[in-house]
Formats: sequence, C-alpha cells, structure tokens
Amino acid sequence: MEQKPQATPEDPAKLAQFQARIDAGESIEPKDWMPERYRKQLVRMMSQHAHSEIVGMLPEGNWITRAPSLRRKMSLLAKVQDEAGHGLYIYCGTETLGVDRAELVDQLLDGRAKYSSIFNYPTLSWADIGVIGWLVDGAAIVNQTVLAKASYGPYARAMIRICKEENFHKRQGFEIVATLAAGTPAQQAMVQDAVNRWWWPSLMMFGPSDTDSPNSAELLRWKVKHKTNDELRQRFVNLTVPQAIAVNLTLPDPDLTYNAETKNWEFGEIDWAEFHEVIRGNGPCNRERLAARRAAHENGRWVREAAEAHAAKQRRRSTEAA
Ligand code: FAQ
Repeated sequence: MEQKPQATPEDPAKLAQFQARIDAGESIEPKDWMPERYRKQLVRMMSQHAHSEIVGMLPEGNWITRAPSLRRKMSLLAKVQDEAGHGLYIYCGTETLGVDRAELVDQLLDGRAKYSSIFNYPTLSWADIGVIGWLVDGAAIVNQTVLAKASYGPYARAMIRICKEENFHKRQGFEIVATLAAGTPAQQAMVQDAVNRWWWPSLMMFGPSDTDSPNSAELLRWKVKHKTNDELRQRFVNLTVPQAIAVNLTLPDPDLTYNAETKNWEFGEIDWAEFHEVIRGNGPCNRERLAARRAAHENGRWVREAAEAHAAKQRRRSTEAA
C-alpha cells in the first residue's frame, strides 16, 4: 500500500530547484519536496538492498551449526544477525519515502522484487563463509562507502552505520581465508575452490556494465550514485587482487593483467548471460531462497499477530485512560 504524500504536479521550476539543491551537495530529507521519479528510484533501490540483506542471511546461516569452532560459530552468528539488522534498518529508511514495509516484503515473497544475484549461489564448504566475508562483504563495502554520500539523507546515514559493520565482516572473512590458505593442502584446495566459485558472481554484484545500466544516468544526476557500476567494479578488482596475492590464492581469470599506465588490474569478460539468468530467477538457488523466506514469514505470523494484538490493547488502554 503506497501512500503518495508528495504527489505535487512536477512543475519545471520545482524540478530545477530540486536539481540545484542536489548540485549544491545538499541532503534531501523525508519531508522535503522531491520528484516522484526520485522517490520511486529510491524505493526501488533501497528495497532491493533491504531484501538482499535479508536473503543474504541464508547462504551463511547454512553453516552456523557446522562452524568448526565455538569462536567461529559466535562470530558467524553475530554476522548473520548484523545482516538482519541492516535489512530492517534499510526497510525503515524506505518507509520514510511513504512505502509500507509489509508491501515490500510481499513483493519479495511473491517474486516481484529483485535482490542481489550473489545470494543465489550455494555455500558448499566452510571456506565459502570466509570467501563471502572477504569478497561479498568486500564488494558491498566498495559500493556502500560511496552510497554513504547519497543525496537521500536516511539512506546515506544508514550506509555509514552499515559500512562499519561490513568492515568487521570483511576482516573476519579474510582471516578465515588466510588461515585456510596457510593450512593443510586439503584446506588450501578447499579455499581455492571457494574463490574459483565466488569470484565472478562477486563482480556481477556491481550490476550490468555502464552501457547496459538503464538506471545509472538518472541516479548519477541525482547523486544517489556517485560512481558508475563499472568504476566501482574496477575499484573492487584493484583492491582485491593484491589481497589474493598476499595469501597465495589465484583468481580464476587468465586475462587478469596489471596495466601500469592506468594503474588498473584489467580483467576478462563477465558472463552476462549467467547474470541475467540469475536475476530472472533461474540461478542455482533462487527457488530455494524464496521458499526459505516464505517459510520464515509463515512461521513468524503468530509473532506479528501477537504483537499487533498487544499494540491494540495498549492503544485501547491509553484511550480509556485519557
Ligand atoms: N543483482 O540499471 P542498473 C549486501 C538489476 S550487498 C540483482 O545498473 P542500478 C551485504 C537492477 O536492480 C548486496 N539485480 O541498476 C551483504 C535493475 O533492475 P530494475 C546488495 C541487479 O540500481 C553481504 C537492473 O538490474 N547491495 O546485501 C544486480 O542503477 C554479505 C539494471 O541495473 C545493494 O543493493 C544484481 N547484482 O544499479 C549481506 C546496494 N545488479 O530494478 C549478506 C544498493 C543490477 O530496473 C552477506 N544498490 N541489478 O528491474 C545499488 O548500488 C544498485 O542498485 C546496483 C544496481 C549497483 C546493485
């Protein structure tokens, strides 16, 4: 159920004033006038982001009962719990744009909403947990550090807080990776296999290349995005290659070469057909992920109903007392 608190007809003077505020680097706050299209773009992007955090709990949650030590189990539990917090925090941010969270959740559960492609891949070994922290949280940080300067205040503030926690996740993941990479031959093979499987999907997290990204131009003009998908992807590759070298792991790309002139690690062609299949719902785990979220939602129904009944009772009491 979308309310449209700011359905003011968009006269050119207002639009120009809005763009001038953006160009001056001002932050747009929930009660400020904004073009309907700006609001819609933010709802789209923020809700996809919130869904990603929630679905993102599933691949890692798969290993909580099998973590190799109490210390690893505690930090994995904390990480998964953090992702839930990020999701709820971003849903709250989306609600400041006049959207009901229940409606967004329905869109996720009935398959209308997108969430990050990366969470449709399976976690086959313990090494995947390290590699997700290193590569997936690493990619999320590169993307979200820039989103922390987004023009919409509530989203930008959410990103600042979330990035602090993602940094911790990345370090924790890299520590698992470094430990396995310095371990027995079997551990080394396990972590190399995980890197081989997660590298390309991690690059896909940044979205289609700039020539194929329908939303980028508008988001850049409104300073929701400050960098393009390809710019962020390149930054991630540049940061990650030296880390792989440091722990003697190979990245599965024969075309990876350092260009001393541009100071970039150039990389091979991404399999865009795979990317589009995954976001169309045909990745290795799409169906499993949605089934797990639907079951969780159904199992939580009694909690929501009890909370609503309690809130209604409290409201009745305060009306009677007044
Ligand atoms: N997966 O025009 P663009 C995390 C869609 S981090 C699925 O380039 P845009 C932390 C896109 O939505 C992961 N769909 O789109 C964590 C659009 O579809 P639409 C989440 C994708 O918005 C770590 C269409 O393709 N992070 O969860 C993907 O300008 C570890 C055309 O694309 C965020 O969401 C994709 N990878 O740029 C949790 C960050 N890429 O709506 C647990 C915020 C593109 O037109 C464990 N979002 N699409 O039908 C963004 O920065 C942007 O939305 C991009 C896409 C960069 C993802």
